[in-house]
Amino acid sequence: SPAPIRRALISVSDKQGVAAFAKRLADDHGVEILSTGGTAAALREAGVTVTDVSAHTGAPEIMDGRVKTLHPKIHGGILARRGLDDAVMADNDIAPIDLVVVNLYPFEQTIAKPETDHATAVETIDIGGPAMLRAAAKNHAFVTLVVDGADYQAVLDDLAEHGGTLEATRKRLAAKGFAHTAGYDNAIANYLAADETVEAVDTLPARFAPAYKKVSDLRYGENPHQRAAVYRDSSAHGVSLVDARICQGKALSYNNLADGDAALACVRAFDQSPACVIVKHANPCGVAVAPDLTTAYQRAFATDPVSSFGGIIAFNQQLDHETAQAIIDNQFAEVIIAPTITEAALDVFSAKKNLRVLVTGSWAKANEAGLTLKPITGGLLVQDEDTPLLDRSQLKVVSQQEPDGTQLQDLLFAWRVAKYVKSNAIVYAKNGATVGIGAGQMSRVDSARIARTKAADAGLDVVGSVMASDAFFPFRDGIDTAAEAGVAAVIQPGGSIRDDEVIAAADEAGIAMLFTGMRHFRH
Ligand code: 93A
Repeated sequence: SPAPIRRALISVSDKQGVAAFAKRLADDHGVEILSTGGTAAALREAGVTVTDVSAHTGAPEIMDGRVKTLHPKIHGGILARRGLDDAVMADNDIAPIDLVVVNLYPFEQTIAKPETDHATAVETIDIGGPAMLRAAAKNHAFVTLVVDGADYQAVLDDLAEHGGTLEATRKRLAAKGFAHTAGYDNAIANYLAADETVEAVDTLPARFAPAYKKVSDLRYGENPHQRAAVYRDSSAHGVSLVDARICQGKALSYNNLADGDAALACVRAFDQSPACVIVKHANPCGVAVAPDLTTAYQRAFATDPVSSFGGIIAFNQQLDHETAQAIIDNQFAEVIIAPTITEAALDVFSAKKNLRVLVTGSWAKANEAGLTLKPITGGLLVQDEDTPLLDRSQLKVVSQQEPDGTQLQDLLFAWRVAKYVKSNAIVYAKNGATVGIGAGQMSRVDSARIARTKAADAGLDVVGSVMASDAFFPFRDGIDTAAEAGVAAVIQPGGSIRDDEVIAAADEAGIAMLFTGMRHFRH
């Protein structure tokens, strides 16, 4: 039955969103708020009525905050078994704490700063936070724990709908809590161990150890003679294959993870309609959006049935059994990826024991933009991730011909896909599905020819389709190739010194052409 929340203890280092959350708890649900120094100050500033933990316990925060919540009135209040321990609580003047909202001293962010010395790192090891977190998670039969601001809303929703939190919510949040402290302690252990001089027999040089934690060894790398392992980036949050749940199937290989990552990134670019992306060798070989997932899959597959064999298939919505059935009736696949999956779909897949099925959890929230790292001999290239989306106001029609509404939709679709295709990337698309993809060629016109040939091989009609190019056309030949194939509209960044010639080629063929002003090389 729902667990009521009368009293909450809020102690957070990352204070984003916490004031609004606390306000709703207090104003809408009459929750009494206890809080530690910095958090209490932030909440008061936002107009929330707060009781200081020190006032509640009668013990001051001491030792520069090393001891602030480590007190029987706090831990008793969290750990008490409601009913069973009521008399003990009364004897010791302990009031129940039903909700613990905590996030920890930012250890990993602190050690990531080059100026952080050992003493500062050690001071950033949170003791009281994990203690409360573990206590709340252990007592999830009665107590709710929140370690991630992304879960504030779920707690408010439960309170609004049920007057308390549901057992399923508490259990999920408890598991998340223990996973969180496990990662936290691991980071500390790695940090302290990194000072040791013995180099562990490991595939990752010890100097990377503070930033990356090994998840598992892989059977081999890109090829069987290469050793390999997968590591988790300690500072990364959000949806990833590294943290995905493996529902069934053979162990993941190095190439599964690399290609799966490409599939996940591409399918996540589509958030409106059901979408499917099929990847082979890190390139999409078919992408489609449709009113339902099964159709999206079938149309993605139709782009290139030959390449799709043994591919990685990713979806942007809960995978249902009709789609699962459509896949196994149709093709051999290596990996299936989806945010969530129905029991019935899992049942369908269980007939294919080797097929790996990965569930990442919902990805309503975009991942934090990060950096991409690419080793080169003797060094490392670092850059911002290519996250910016097309700004519609930057779109410019440069041809005489205007695209019609359907073409415009297809142009935007093809443009999204092109970003995830290795350069030089050319994508032909029609009615929300790719019809031909040319990837990874050293000349753009070759990619354009390949896309056209692949469409013909698949028996797809290019006439009336649109074409996207990840970078500008240096010469008019790419447009001429498209015109011969019957392409009706083109989207590309523009910016070549021969843009005039390229636009003229489009005008001669009656092709509509849009400039995006943004390039999406992917090497
Ligand atoms: O130094 S601690 O390990 N000792 C404690 O007793 C304690 N209680 C909560 N750190 C402790 N915390 C941490 O303080 C929380 O985990 C949270 O990250 C932070 C919030 O402090 P403030 O409210 O003063 O900003």
